[in-house]
Amino acid sequence: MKEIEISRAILKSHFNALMDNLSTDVVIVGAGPSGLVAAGYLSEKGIKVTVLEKRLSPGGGVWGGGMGFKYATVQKEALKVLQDFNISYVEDPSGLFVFDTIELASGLIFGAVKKGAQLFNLITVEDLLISEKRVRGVVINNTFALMEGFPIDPLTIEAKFVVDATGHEHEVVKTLSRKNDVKLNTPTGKPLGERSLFAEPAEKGVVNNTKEVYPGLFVCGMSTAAVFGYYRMGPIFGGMLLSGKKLFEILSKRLQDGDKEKT
Ligand code: 48F
Repeated sequence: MKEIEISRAILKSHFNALMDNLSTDVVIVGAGPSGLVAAGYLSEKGIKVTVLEKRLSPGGGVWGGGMGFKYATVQKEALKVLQDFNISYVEDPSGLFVFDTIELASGLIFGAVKKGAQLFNLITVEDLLISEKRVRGVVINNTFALMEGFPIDPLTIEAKFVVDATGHEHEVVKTLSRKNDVKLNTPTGKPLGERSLFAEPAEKGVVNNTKEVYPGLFVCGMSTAAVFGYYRMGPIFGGMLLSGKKLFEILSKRLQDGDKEKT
């Protein structure tokens, strides 16, 4: 066994995967629960999905459960998503369903990848490609380079649709709004900011607000609350899972309809 062959195999595979994803159907920014669910369902339909995660470990806010305790909850409406990703759960006397967050995080990552999504970690989306009043891709950089503040220019990926699944940070929408003279699909044309914890309306809000926020750019998961001024919900994850599923339904229809551009 020659050590250099190990290096060659890694470099060849990594750069082939990156090259293959420079032009894709959907870029999902952030590998939290909502993004991973959407990625899994979309890929299963044969849609080309590229998930970009800035951290070393995908899974977003799932791993920490509630305050670091490793269980969290869903309501019965979300059980089908757990079943589709082969995640176990038990019913609680409250009528909620409880799952192990380590199983959910690893199960969603494994499920999304096995269903065909290409997931890259350690890549940060730092900006967007915009032309003719539509988002057409993302500007990416190496997370470590950004952490160190090195002056390194980025690369780009083009996509038919981009999704901000970056959670509370809503980094993609924030950047779009800050750097460009654009009017978002919100009452003020700007991100409205997340509100305090109020579980029931928050869970409905995250699903209802899963939509296109600017031509070519969608939000799902917790970033919907930050963009549309909704409540947070704490460690109940049904809304996240159903938001990912709703995004899949919207995007698969848009792609099926031949990507009609709405401006
Ligand atoms: O926060 P996160 O888990 O997003 P989500 O799918 O789920 C929210 C819940 O986990 C929880 C909650 C439910 O009760 O409130 O917070 O909305 O995952 C977001 C992922 O996006 C990554 C980040 O590292 C995390 O893994 N991310 C954030 N900004 C970027 C990014 C960026 N600029 N580029 C790439 N990845």
